[in-house]
Amino acid sequence: PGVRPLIAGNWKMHGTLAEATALASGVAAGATEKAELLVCPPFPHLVPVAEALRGKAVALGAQDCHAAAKGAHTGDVAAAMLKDLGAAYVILGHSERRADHGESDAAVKAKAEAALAAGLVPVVCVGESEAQRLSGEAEAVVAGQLAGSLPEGFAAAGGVVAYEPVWAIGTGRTPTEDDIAAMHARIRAELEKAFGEAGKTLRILYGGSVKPSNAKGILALPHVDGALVGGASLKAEDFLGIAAAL
Ligand code: G2H
Repeated sequence: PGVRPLIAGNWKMHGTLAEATALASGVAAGATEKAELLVCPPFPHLVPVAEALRGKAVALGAQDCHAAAKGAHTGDVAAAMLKDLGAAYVILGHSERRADHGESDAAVKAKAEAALAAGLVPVVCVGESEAQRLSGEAEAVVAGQLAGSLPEGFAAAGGVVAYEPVWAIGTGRTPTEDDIAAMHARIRAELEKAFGEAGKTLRILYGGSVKPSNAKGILALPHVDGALVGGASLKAEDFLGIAAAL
C-alpha cells in the first residue's frame, strides 16, 4: 500500500528485432495506471524498443551492465550507455547470470554501484536453490545475498529487489503463497536493517513462473510490490494480464 507496484518483463535471450518492437508496442497499448510497467529486452533490441516506447508509459531496462564506467572490456556494456539510450533500470545478479557467468554477490554489488553512478535503478535479484530451500537455509541465503549485493545508495535511488527462488524459474513451479510471504517479510526486515526508514518503501518483486493465472494471489501478498516475469512477458496479452491482476 502506498507503493506503486512494478511489473517487470525480463525478455532474456528471446526474439527477433521485429518481435521485440511489436511486443513493446503491444505492452504500451495496454499500459495501466495501477502499475509501473518495465520491459527489459536483450541488448541489441534496446534502441529500437526505446524508439517504440517513446512517449509511452512503459519504462525500459537492460538485463546486465559492467561494473566499470568504460574501458577495454570486449563484449560488455557500460551502465552509462544504457542510460544514454533511454534505459531507466537494469536487472543485476539474475540467477542465470550468477550461474552462467559466475557472478558473485561482490560482483553484483560492483555492478549496482556502476548502475547508481550512471543514474540507473538497479533491480537486484536474489534467491535460494532447491537444495538450500530443502535444508531450511533459504532465508539465511537470501539475507546473505542482500548483505553482499546491495550497495550504499541503493535505497536513496529507489532500488528494487527481486526474489526469485532458483528452482521456480522457468519451471512452472512456485513456492506456496505462505513461503513467498515469509521470504518477502524477511527481505523487508533486512532492507529496514540496512537502510532504516527508506527500506520500508523499496519495492520487492517476486519472480519465478509468474503467469496471469497465479498473479492475483501472489501480488496480493504483503510486501510483494510487483513481479519480475520471464516466460509470460514474451506475449503482451500475458504480461498485461499479470498487471491486470493487481
Ligand atoms: C525468473 C523469471 C524472470 P520465469 O527468472 O526473471 O522467469 O518467469 O520464466 O520463471
